Amino acid sequence: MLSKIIIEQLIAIVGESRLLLEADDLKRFGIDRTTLWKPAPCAVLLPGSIAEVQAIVCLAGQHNLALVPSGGRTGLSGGAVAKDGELVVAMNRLDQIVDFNPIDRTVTVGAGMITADLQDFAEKQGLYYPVNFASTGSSQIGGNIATNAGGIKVIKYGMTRNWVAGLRVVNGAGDILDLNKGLVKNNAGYDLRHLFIGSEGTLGIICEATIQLTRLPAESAVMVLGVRDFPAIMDVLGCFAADLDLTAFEFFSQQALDRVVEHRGHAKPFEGVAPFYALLEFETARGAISDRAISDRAMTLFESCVRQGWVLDGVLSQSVAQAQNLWKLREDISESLWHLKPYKNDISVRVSRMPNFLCEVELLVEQQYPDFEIVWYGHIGDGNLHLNILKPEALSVDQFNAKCVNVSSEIGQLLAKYEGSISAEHGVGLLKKDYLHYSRSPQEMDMMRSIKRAFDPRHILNPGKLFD
Ligand code: S2G
Ligand code: ZN
Repeated sequence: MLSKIIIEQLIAIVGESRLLLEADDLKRFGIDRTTLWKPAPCAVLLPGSIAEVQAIVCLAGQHNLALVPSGGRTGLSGGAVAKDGELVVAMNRLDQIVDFNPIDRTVTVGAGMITADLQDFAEKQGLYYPVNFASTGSSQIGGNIATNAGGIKVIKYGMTRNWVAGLRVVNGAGDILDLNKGLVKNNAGYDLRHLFIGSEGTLGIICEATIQLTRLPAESAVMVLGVRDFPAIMDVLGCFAADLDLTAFEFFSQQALDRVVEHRGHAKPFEGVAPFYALLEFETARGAISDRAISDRAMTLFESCVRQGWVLDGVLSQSVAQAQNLWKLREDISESLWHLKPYKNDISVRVSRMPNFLCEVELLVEQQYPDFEIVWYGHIGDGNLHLNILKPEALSVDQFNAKCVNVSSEIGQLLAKYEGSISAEHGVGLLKKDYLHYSRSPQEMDMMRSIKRAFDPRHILNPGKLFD
């Protein structure tokens, strides 16, 4: 509970209407998309400037108050959960365009800008912000940077990290750091910007970002292919990636498709069923090569995959509308499962190791957890799988979550064997911190703790997230 004195000091910084104490506000701002923890912040602050953020951090440092930075709260690992009386610092008011430079093709925005608004702004300038995923309508760019968000275009454009040209952050000591300042080339010492990307609010509060934009993509086409089994997905990837400039290569299982069709009423991609589906996207106009030639090439590759026995059936979009409808079959999976409160694993291995990894993880789950319904989907072109386990009717939520902890440990051991990651894109937060050691060595953990001490000497920034 905050003392009257501290409340008055906080109001002096942000103004009375920007310090929230109502139960509904505490609940709304104290949780992300996870459901495992009860939100219990002591208050929510809505600063309107980087100077106000700095003043909040300094005051919190004086009184040893824990701070939880908060964006769109679309995270899936509990990184924005405030469950222990922390002060939530919500970045919603820092949502403006600060600067746009057509020559550098960069735009500087407040951390609270909604991702979709950034994408729209870029398109209006004839440019493109290529990081895209299902929750862009409510996620904020500051949170995307703090978790190094990935999404469905990573195979072509990489993760958020690739598009951050500069950051203005407030570290745990209350210093404002202006990092890289939009430079393309800068070898003047350690690139501290990259430490904040993916730091999940534990090293500093991201207040402003200079984002690199790129040219708009040409028209694209989408194919959805019914695939014989897990390993065949990788054969199909190899065949198409060798010949086409893929902008996406996703996959999902029949169970995932059934759930989306049932929940959203979307049309199936074609008659018949398949154990798995690959969704691939590629630009259909590239320089002098005509649309027709590229689409014909894609059909030739499709026929070759059918002859190989990897692909059972497929569809190639003939219009933008049809391409968008095919994408919905993949993008709506997460929301279609949401009400079932799935236990999520977001894992990755190098693409070259995926075929063997897939065989072992499928065997592990089938043998050890035959009563679990597993819904597979994800960005398999980047080596990233989303393994969602649905709770069997017979198990209580606690019994189910206890069993899922075992699954995560066993999958963690397998990932360690394959030098994979226990968190490909969703971050560690609270959900994955107990498994971090499967992907990071003791020496790395020590170095991360040293970096945490350097940037947050009073240990007030998002304590308990990532590691203790
Ligand atoms: C995806 C979205 C979040 C989830 O659909 O690629 O990253 O539910 C996910 O797994
Ligand atoms: Zn994903």
